[in-house]
Amino acid sequence: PRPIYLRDYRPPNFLIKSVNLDFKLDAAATKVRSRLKVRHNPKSQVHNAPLILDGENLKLDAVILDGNTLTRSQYRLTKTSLTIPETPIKPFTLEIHTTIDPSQNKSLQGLYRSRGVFCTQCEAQGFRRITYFLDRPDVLSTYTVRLEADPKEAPVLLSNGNRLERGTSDRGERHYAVWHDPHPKPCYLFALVAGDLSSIAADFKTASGSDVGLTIYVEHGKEERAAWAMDSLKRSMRWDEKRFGREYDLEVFNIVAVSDFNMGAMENKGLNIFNDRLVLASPETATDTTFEAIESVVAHEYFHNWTGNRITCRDWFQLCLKEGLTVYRDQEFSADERSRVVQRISDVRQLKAHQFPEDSGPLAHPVRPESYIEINNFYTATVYEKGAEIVRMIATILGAEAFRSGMDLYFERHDGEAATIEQFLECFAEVSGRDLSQFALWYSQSGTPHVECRTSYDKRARTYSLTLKQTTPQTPGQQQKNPMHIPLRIGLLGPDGHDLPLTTDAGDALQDDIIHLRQPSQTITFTDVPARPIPSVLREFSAPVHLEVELSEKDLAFLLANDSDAFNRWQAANTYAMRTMVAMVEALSRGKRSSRGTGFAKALSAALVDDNLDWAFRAELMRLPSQSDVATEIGQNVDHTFIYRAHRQLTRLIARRLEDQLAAIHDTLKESGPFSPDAANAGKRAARNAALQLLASLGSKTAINRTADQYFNASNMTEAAHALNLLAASNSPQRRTALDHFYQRWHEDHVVIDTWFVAQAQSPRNNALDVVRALTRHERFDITAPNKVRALIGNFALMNPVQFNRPDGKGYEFLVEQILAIDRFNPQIAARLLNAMRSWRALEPKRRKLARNALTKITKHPDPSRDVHEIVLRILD
Ligand code: B3K
Ligand code: ZN
Repeated sequence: PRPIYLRDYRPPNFLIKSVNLDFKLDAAATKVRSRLKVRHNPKSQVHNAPLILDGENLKLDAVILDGNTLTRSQYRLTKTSLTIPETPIKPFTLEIHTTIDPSQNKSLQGLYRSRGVFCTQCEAQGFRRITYFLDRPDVLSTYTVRLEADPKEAPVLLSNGNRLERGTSDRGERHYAVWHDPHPKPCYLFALVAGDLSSIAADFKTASGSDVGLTIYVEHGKEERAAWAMDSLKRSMRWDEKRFGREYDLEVFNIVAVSDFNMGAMENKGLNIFNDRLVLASPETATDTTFEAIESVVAHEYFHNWTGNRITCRDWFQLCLKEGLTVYRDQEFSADERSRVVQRISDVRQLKAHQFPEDSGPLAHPVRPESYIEINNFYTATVYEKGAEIVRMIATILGAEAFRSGMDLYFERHDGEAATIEQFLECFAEVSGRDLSQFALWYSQSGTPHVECRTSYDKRARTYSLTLKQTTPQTPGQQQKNPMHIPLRIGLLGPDGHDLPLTTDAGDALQDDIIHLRQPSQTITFTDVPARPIPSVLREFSAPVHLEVELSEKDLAFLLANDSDAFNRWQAANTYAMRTMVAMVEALSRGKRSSRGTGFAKALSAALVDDNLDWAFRAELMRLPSQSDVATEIGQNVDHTFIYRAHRQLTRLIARRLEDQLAAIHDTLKESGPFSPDAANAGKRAARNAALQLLASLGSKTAINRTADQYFNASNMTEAAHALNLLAASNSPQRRTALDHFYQRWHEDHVVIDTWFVAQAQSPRNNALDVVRALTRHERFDITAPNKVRALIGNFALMNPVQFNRPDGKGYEFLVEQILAIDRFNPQIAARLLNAMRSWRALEPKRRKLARNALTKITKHPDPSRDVHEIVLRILD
């Protein structure tokens, strides 16, 4: 397979004004008739071009041009295309009949069946598995869709837009529905659903007074579990009106929950399809983390209606135009609905846990890539999360008001179009009068910039200066890097812990509290500084960079106690814990034991009694950097055994020192009253769980009993699942009892039982691999169901670093074996799993060699998918 390049973009030679689709749904042989109104594109640069349509896994039954059936000699067919060399000069009608087999489709792209429900996934290139089409995002058409099915098998028939009619045919043997979507859209936003589903409904009145019918479709018996998703949807719709002036634009908005889905959810126009794990929630079945995830994904998909659907992408290289922007919007929504700082902490944690390692390894790529072999491999943390950080930086640089004007202009100017990053940036440049050309590098230059900050204080002159240096490390395909425009929000803390006024003659380089770092090196001097301040740099994490500031442990404790920027209070704690752990790893690797840790424990203890801090924030302080975070921080010669031990050492030290305090937190925050998923209550549960996690590390009888007590007396899944994880990681007798108990209670619930797989996959016990391997043969496991694969195999590879990275390499072998098995039917999921190997070069030599051997096995495989082939190629390069 050959790479596709951004620089090769050409407008389409043909346009398709309208699409009429007719589906006769049948499990093994669905008939699809497509009628297209086609015309030559006046903007095309090619004259007399043949019409080349994309198609895969289709059985072609007929091609009819302006009413005439074409003979075999009038078109050409390959495995991936249908070419019609001669087409009329005037607009023409093309009818194409195909047959497809949804029951055999385990790739979960195109039309497939999930637990008996017909559903579709067309982004990025699934529509070509339904019919021959110009499967590219810059071809926008209006759709009219007729679905016909067996009414017993599929009483519910849905597609995009509004429903025009429905009825029965064949004397009641069949029934049908016709849907029409008046908004032109690319085919990746097409969707249909047909099945036996139950639903809940609600009404929404838009700001300008239109009524919208909202419906969420779920499995029978699960209706109550959809209430939170509905609540989240209404709040998202209101928020987008208030915050961005965006209203909904159809008579109905439908969400369908399906069990087998390659990702979280999909924003099809008016018909969002969701992984059921991100719709279904009740206090008994879902944790607060799931409640939060549902809220944010419902919002994300809804927000795509404007950022993605009304304005879509010109080509797939512009993916971040819709994804980065929509992630930014959903992050802002969650920040407004919950605690802004806690939201920021969790977004930054996520970024550092996934995007930073991606950006520093062999899979590093620009937020707007320049080439790809398989586009589905580019739905990455970089495109999504770093993409969102770029939008956030635009908002930081411009300020809230100008940012909103820029967004308004973008919506106004590009509504109904397939746009580019340049067009997006131009809107902000125009409204603000700023030159964003250097800033645009964030889209094209990969790698995480390093910013080094040195300070000096001149007591006599009462000046304080910050010298900032930026460098961006080399990444694949990019040896030379240019200096970026980095907005650094800063503050200076005086000895009393308050912010000092920022007076300087730095001119443009400092605006309010933001330093605009544009040069490789820049010095900013502050005047009238009465005493040596403590710098608080990168407040709110204003740019996605690695920051190095000289701060002593005392400084970190001071920032943790005093910084007016709550994010940096957390950051100080996190840096402090990270430093301590890295020192512990270093000591262990020299056969020693570090005596550090008490300083951090003391600072943490002091923060935990600060009642001005809400519990969700205090929970974040108690959550130490993960083992993977430490591995990323160390960056080379990584030995996961030492990291695991250092992590445990610090956890235990804190637990021992703070035992009474943590026990008191765990006792006093005990759930009372009915469950509420709101931020304040979730925060208490989070703090309680974080305290328990520290305590459980002691492994003492008291600690285990406390954990078991939480598990067996839990009144909600947030308490139960957390305690189950801790017990599953322990060597206590309660381990088996709890796991068996959970299984008995939930084995019939295909969503909830994943929690049981996760608990075992993440357990750091030495037999973890054997357990995981055995579970792949468990009757509740199904290798064709992505949620099961992620719960068991994905969690083992990503969330159990010490057992996955076993010194004997068996973890890598297992993963590769599973990847090759999955690749035969679901390339997307197989390629996704390979991500777990992206940091293999950072391993110590022995593991590195074993990892390479395992990866090489894939290259020897006779017929890997394009998806897996591309990732292995890049990973080993
Ligand atoms: N746009 C989809 C992701 C599609 C992934 C295709 N491999 C969901 C989202 O980002 O909202
Ligand atoms: Zn998205």
